[in-house]
Amino acid sequence: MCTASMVVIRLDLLSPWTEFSAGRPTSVQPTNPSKMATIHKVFYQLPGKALRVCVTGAAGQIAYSLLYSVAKGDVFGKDQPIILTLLDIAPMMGVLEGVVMELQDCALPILQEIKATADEREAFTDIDVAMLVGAMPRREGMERKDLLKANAKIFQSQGKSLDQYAKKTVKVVVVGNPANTNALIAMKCAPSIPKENFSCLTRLDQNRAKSQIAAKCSVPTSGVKKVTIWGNHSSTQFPDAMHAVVVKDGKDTKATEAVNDDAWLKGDFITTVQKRGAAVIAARKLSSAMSAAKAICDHVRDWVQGTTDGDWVSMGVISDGNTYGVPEGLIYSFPVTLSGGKWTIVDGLSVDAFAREKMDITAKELIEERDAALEFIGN
Ligand code: NAX
Repeated sequence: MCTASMVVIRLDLLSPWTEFSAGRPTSVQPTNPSKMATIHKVFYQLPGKALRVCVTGAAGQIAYSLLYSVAKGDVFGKDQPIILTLLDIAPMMGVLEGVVMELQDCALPILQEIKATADEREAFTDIDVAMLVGAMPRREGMERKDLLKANAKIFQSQGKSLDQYAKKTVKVVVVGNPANTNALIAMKCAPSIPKENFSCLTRLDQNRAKSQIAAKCSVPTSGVKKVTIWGNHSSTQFPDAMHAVVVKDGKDTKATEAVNDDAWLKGDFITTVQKRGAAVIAARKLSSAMSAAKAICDHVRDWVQGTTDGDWVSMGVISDGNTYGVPEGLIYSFPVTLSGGKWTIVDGLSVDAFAREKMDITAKELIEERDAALEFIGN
């Protein structure tokens, strides 16, 4: 059990890499678990086998929305008991203790147990699902390569720990940026876990794209299907509505016809989605959190429960080099359908010259990121 004294942030434990942002210490280094205690709360033993779900960056702002949704049954079902393991860096254990208290105070009937820790082994042992949200954020004046390097090290460490301690069936979604490349590093460092079990989040981009089209056509978002995000979760991503469908007056209509504004679909629509994250930061002075948490829930729920017939979703998955001319070995966002816990890339969609160019630009960026990150981890 935790005592109030454990809440104190030990300044002497902060690593030289530690920086402060909006009052939050953030480290690029794997934490030093031996110095921090694990907060462990067992509420009650529920009937049925509990799923062990790990969320990293658990003291951060995305996790603050995400944990509630997961623990109340939005992802795995209202009757599925959940054990949450929460990982953050040692200086955040005090904040994390507050998050644990709040989860407890939500009185959620399916939340069986919580373990909050700065130790990857404790966090990853026997887990079924890993939501890797924590990462080193980009700071003003920070070089892109420094960010890549810092995160390559984090995801190298977490990949190795997943390899060692998680179930071999674990499903991993990487959210922390650069999400695609971080997922690739974790995957490479976990050779005993199937490559197909690693993914990165581009569902937020898809949800943003869907909402833009819904608003343009004055339909609910449930009336927009088959929107695709290709490539990197970055400003080079290609939001593509050319194969999308809009349900209007009860009928499936091509989005190109329903929107009836080609210039918008090839212009403002794409740039609005590409720059939406920056627009939220400019307005909120904080990055997307509520919508990111919702997208993570959508991503994992569909992976576990399957996609709806007649629709697909976007997710960053490993390219085998045989689909859409995307180089082998990149974690690239594709349109996928999900069934029985497995994803399948939707193949055979037509790709015109406009789309080809955009798909290649984002692939090129991913190759550069991959090569730099692999060099940093000496691979
Ligand atoms: P916050 O800064 O609020 O929280 C991040 C948390 O991660 C902090 O508590 C920090 O201590 C923790 N952390 C840092 N290093 C860690 C490590 N080695 N192990 C465990 N925890 C560690 O950021 P938040 O707004 O929650 O965003 C988290 C990440 O999501 C960022 O990298 C952000 O760029 C990324 N995003 C990705 C999105 C996507 O669609 N793929 C969209 C939303 C978001 O921007």
